[in-house]
Amino acid sequence: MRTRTTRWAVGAVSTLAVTAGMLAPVPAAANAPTSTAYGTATAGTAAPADTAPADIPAGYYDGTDGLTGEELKSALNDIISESTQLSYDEVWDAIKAADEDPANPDNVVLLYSGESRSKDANGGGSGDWNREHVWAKSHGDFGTSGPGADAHHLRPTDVQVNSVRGNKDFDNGGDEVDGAPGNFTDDDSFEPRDEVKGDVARMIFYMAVRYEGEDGAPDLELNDEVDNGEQPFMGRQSVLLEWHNADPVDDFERKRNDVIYEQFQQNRNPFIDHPEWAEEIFGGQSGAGASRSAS
Ligand SMILES: [Ca+2]
Ligand SMILES: [Ca+2]
Ligand SMILES: [Ca+2]
Repeated sequence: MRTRTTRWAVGAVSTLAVTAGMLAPVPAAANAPTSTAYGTATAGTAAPADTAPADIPAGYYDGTDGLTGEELKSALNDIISESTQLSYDEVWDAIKAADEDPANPDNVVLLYSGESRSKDANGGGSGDWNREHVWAKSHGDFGTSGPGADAHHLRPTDVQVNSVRGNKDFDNGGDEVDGAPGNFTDDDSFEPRDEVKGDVARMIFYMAVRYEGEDGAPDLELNDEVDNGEQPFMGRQSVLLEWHNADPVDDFERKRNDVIYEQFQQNRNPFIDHPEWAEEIFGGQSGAGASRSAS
């Protein structure tokens, strides 16, 4: 079990401390990105930035040793359900801290376009960014509280790009999205750019484990379908697993997970800390959710 001995070990973290902790030990290469495509600039090419372990508190995952499948899922649900519930308004602050552009503390990095945009441009108008529910809130119809205010899957996106994604499931294919190069969509699915494919998958995995039908929230689950509509399902499971493997966890995700844990919700996304658990939990049961949705 890893402990707080990493370069993210900054205790009571302020946004500035996170930024300083991130930039200080990293060679110039990782500080260099000035293009708007943050994901391309640092996630893929800056080797030093991909090697920092996350700031997992000692003992956080105690009790999971040797577990797999449903047992592991259940143990993780108990662990990550110990969390602080944010209001939907507080989510703005969580995103501004968690999605901060490492190259510009005045900005956030938009999930789908990769663009760096002013934190102050949050809102609902053209040119603004807003709070994208990566697990579309109509899939389970949970609105903007509970799962709908869980910062682990709420990301800044351009208002118009967010509306193109709508409540579509995730799958490969379609036409390139205006204003978000490298993202594709058709009538029933959305494919994010390569740099965040794994990020999207790990957010969806988190939601399926975190929400198991307790405390008035729906039981969210994966299936291998698209067009899930208002069912509490998100697809496609097989494609999300591929994306998870093709786009491994990077420093931006680790920092994001640490910020949400330390400053906002006091719970973590296990699939960022332990990517191997995705296969343990979701690898052997493609179609479990699918058969449920088809019944
Ligand atoms: Ca499709
Ligand atoms: Ca990524
Ligand atoms: Ca679930």
